[in-house]
Amino acid sequence: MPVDFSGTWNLVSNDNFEGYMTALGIDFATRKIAKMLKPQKVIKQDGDSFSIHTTSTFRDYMLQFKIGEEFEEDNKGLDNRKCKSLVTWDNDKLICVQAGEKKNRGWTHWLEGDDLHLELRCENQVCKQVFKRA
Ligand code: VLZ
Repeated sequence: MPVDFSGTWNLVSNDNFEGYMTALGIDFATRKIAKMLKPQKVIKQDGDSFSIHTTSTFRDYMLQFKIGEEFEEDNKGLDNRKCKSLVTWDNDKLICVQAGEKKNRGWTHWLEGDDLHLELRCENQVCKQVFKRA
């Protein structure tokens, strides 16, 4: 029985989002706005099917996937690059590999106590985010 990420989560810490966005080629003005945001995640987990809706006052991003099924991700409103994404379980961690133009691109979600953790990776940059239940 895998862990359940379902719920509504509010960002409480965001380490090196600036570096991550710079690695993605997000322009200066957008980065200045985006790094001030406190996004919320609404995660729905139903067996192998997930939706992760990241919302903020500036932009929203919606992702839907099934474990083990590669899909085209368009990253619309982020860097707008397309990639081939694949999410798998590594024990209780959810690992996404985003294969495309950017090396080493992907993310990992896991739970630690009552907190939702997210590591965002692109090239040599790692952003670490922590969320608490709303
Ligand atoms: O999250 O890949 O939970 O997609 C930030 C929106 C969304 C704010 C970041 C606007 C998405 C930023 C991070 C403008 C540049 C991400 C995945 C894991 C699901």
